[in-house]
Amino acid sequence: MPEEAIVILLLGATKSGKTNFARRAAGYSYSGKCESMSHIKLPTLLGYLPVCFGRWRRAAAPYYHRADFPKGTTECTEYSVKAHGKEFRLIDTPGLDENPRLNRGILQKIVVKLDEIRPQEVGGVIYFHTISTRLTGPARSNIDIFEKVCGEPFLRNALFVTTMWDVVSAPGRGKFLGMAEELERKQLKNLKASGTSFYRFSNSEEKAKEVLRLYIAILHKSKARLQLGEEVARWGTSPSDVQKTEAGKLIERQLKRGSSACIII
Ligand SMILES: Nc1nc2c(ncn2[C@@H]2O[C@H](COP(=O)(O)OP(=O)(O)O)[C@@H](O)[C@H]2O)c(=O)[nH]1
Ligand SMILES: [Mg+2]
Repeated sequence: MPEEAIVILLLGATKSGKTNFARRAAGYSYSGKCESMSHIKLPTLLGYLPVCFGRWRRAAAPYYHRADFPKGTTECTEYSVKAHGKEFRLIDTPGLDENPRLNRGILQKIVVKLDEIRPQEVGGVIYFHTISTRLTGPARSNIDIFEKVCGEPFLRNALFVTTMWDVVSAPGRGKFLGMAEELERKQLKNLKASGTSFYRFSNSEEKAKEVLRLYIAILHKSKARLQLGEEVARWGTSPSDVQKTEAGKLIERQLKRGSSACIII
């Protein structure tokens, strides 16, 4: 029997780099050139024949993801990647927002996706964070949601990836290195204590694949299950089921806090 693919859920705020990472791992290029053909499949009489369209790419766009960068992720989207002798299914998700009301809808979409992939389970979660973003209220709230999606035992299967290291220039690098240190040692020390690994991503296919290699090692360490996945299997996917999940309950609390703050103002 073929080995099951490793499913990895990509979470994080909007513009933190989830889609970019998935597309790097899958070998997409932003120059319009096709760096890897494995993900491009055109139906033919001979089955699925991988082809690189070159200048006819645009005309054939309905058959594959276009190389131009997408405008924003509104639905959970899967990327299939082969690396280190394993198959990975990366599930890109719509970005978590400053507005808990929108996060309610995003959580719903993630839950439906988790139900759709069953009986396969999520093996790992990667949380993305732009290194220049300070951990203020909304950024912190989104990390709290990520922790509830995982559940404490599964945090050992999680990876916290900071992005944009390729554009951090030499003069400013010290400041960002300091911010990364502070994240790992102070602000997110609870995550670290729970076993979450940290990684600084410098935006290349090679580095994206390095992250996947890290995952193979992480998965050998822990057999924990994703908390949200367990909750979906137990209860279902209706909006009231989602509100019962730990992540759903947190979003409702964040909503209440938000609306009471408005009353005070
Ligand atoms: N240079 C650089 N650009 C990045 C990186 N991560 C994301 N971006 C860019 O930032 C923008 C938002 O990234 P995207 O992956 O769409 O964020 P998402 O909303 O989390 O999916 C896009 O224009 C990406 O090309 C990175 O590590 N380095
Ligand atoms: Mg996206």
